[in-house]
Amino acid sequence: MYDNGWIPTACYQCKAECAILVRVEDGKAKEIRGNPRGHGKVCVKGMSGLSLEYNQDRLTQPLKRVGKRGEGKFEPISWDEALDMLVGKLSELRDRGEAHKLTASFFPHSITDPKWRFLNAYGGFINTALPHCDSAKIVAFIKAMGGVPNHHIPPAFFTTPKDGVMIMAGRHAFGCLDDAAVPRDILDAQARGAKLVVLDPIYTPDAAKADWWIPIKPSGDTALFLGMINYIIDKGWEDKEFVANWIREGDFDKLKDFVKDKTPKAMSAICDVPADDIKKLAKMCAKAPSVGVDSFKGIMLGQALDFGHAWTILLAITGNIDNPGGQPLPDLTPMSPVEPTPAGPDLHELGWHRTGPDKDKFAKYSFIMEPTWYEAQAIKNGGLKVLITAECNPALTEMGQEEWRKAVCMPGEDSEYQLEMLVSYEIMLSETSRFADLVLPDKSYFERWELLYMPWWYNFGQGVLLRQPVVEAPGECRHSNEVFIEMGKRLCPDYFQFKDDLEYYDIQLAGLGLSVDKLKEMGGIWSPGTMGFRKYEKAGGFGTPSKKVHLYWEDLEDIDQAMPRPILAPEYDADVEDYPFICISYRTVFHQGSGQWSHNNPQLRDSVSGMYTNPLLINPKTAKKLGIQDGDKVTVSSRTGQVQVPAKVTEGIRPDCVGLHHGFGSSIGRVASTGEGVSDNLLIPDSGMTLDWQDMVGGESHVSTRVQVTK
Ligand SMILES: Nc1nc2c(c(=O)[nH]1)N[C@H]1C(S)=C(S)[C@@H](COP(=O)(O)OP(=O)(O)OC[C@H]3O[C@@H](n4cnc5c(=O)[nH]c(N)nc54)[C@H](O)[C@@H]3O)O[C@H]1N2
Ligand SMILES: Nc1nc2c(c(=O)[nH]1)N[C@H]1C(S)=C(S)[C@@H](COP(=O)(O)OP(=O)(O)OC[C@H]3O[C@@H](n4cnc5c(=O)[nH]c(N)nc54)[C@H](O)[C@@H]3O)O[C@H]1N2
Ligand code: SF4
Ligand SMILES: [Mo]
Repeated sequence: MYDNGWIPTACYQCKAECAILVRVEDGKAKEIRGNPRGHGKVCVKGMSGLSLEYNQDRLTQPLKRVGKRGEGKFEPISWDEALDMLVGKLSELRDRGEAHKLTASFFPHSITDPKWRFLNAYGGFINTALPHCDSAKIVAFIKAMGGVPNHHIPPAFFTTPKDGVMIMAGRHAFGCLDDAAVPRDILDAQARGAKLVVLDPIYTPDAAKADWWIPIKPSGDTALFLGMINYIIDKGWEDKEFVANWIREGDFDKLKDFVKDKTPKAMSAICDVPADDIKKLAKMCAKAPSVGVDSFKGIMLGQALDFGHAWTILLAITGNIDNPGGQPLPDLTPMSPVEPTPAGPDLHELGWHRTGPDKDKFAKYSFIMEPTWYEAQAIKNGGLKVLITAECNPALTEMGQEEWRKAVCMPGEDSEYQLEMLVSYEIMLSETSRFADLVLPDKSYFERWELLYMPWWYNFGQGVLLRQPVVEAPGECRHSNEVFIEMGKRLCPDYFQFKDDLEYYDIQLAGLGLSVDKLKEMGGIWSPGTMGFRKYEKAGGFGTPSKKVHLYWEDLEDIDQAMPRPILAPEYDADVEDYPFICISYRTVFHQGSGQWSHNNPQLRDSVSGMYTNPLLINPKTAKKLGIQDGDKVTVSSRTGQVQVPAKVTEGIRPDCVGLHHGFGSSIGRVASTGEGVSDNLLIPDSGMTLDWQDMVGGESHVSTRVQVTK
């Protein structure tokens, strides 16, 4: 029943979901390549997909908890029993008027992912990876440009012209891919004469490739950008045409006034980048044919919205919105809606800020999803009763992971646990599964149908990519979309009138005159093949009320954020004496998140060729002061926890920082449990401590934490 030959589908060894070709022979996947109709690349994780597919630890049947939560003791059960348990619990919850106390945490592969539809129809919440990554940036773009809420739309580096400037500000694109083609596209752009500038406290692989590495002080980016804006305006180098035509009247004057005292010299004192360097970078940006800024985790600190704001201002006044090499605007694929469309719960009414101390202020940063960090808080205050995790692993990825674990094990008043049901939908047992009442075995990305069309794709504008099964799933695996559709049919049938996932995708594809079969015949990819630059011109302006770019945010006047504040993150100034170093967590190209998919893959995790441990990066000056030598075991402690790791003494990090790879610490899985890595989230405080800061940005500060280091 499965075709032989090179079959087009989509990788899912990370959230970039690149277009790939899989060579299949007699029902077995044999080889993986980039699909030349996409960008034609796979990364090291993508290439190792076969070791995931045929991993001995794959789950093959539903499991029910028999011991206590956290013990990880299970017995196999049938799908009928598993679904009855789940549907029974959800009916009971809804009958109690508490449907909104269901949260499902998963990575949506499209904005109409069937799982998301189920939540909207049932009345529960989705929380996803998205608020983790860069929600402050999204909020900034919505406020400034009225853009469709989009996730990560990096500059399309394949369009960066000669002399264009590519700035990585808190972004490690050679290690964390939006698409396996990004590193090549950056190098190609450099070969055309574009310049790569990397702002990073760590000498990352990106910094190594850069024309200019600026080891900025963590969270100094806003100050740096304001210093550049000051200098550009002072010299009269702004893009006068864009400012006159596309920036809301009066805003540029307000900006001019605001940045008057944000001179390169004044900003240098905050961000620790020499004033002359700020001027040099400002000049480069003002004179370049394009400037693209890519930023992601590195900005997710307590003043992340300020940075998102400063960044949109810099791009706007230099005319770098939706131009080749600049900041692309999202472009949604015109799929057909599946009627009736469920409205979804009202986030503000029902608990969007159910735990925050600054509820009213927070409402201003309204975002489309519930932030993930509320899980532990919400369990404790009774706001979360059923949690379904799919394609995520909060027991390791939540900041304050121990808080999360404690909260899910907290005894309830009328039930065994305060969180009444925890479901882990996985391909292999994960650290989160250990705490679950039900573990459900998913089909892998080689075994399922899925329709992908997210606007954040690093692609050529609009597009749809088909993921199709190329091999048979083992045992009784069922894809989460099939199961959520089944739950929908039982719990909210009005919204689930279609037969199955394939019919659902067919209805949506009808908007493009396509069907799943037709898309399959076309090689699984639909795209008009163009980015469509400066779409605002044709659309009669931006999505803001004035149709122009808003530099000044009057709705945030009362909290002093109408203009970006040049301050360092509040985290930076807390507990300095006890915890003198900032510990930065960052990623590696060998692993995706904390997940079993890569950590439990012998091709990616071994002591010679891959990542086996996460040593603490430490500057030689700091090491000398602390009497630490390369390879010594050191203790890293924070207000929350303590870990022991080997030290790696290197010039590639600022003396006031130390660095730790994120994602380690799994104790489950034949391969994952080997090696020495520790989880950075043992050190990072739970939302409880920093909630007010995070409320303010709608983001999470888990990339930098104050720590002490001892031998
Ligand atoms: N291989 C791999 N690829 C991935 C992922 C993965 O886990 N593995 N995860 C995916 C996901 S979910 C995401 S969100 C993205 C994340 O992609 P990135 O954001 O690129 O990921 P990080 O490695 O955390 O990179 C953040 C960089 O910011 C730097 N940094 C920290 N603080 C500051 C600061 O204050 N200012 C500046 N200028 N820099 C700072 C860090 O040193 C680090 O190099 O990657 C995606 N791709
Ligand atoms: N300290 C610190 N913490 C962080 C970050 C950081 O930089 N530092 N980054 C944050 C960010 S940006 C993000 S996005 C989050 C990510 O956190 P999570 O969303 O929790 O993601 P992962 O750690 O990638 O875990 C993905 C899980 O999905 C499983 N999986 C893989 N394929 C499938 C599949 O086909 N089906 C199913 N059902 N499961 C599958 C994997 O085995 C893995 O356990 O972590 C956040 N946490
Ligand atoms: S970046 Fe690598 S792991 Fe991620 S989807 Fe692309 S090929 Fe797969
Ligand atoms: Mo993320």
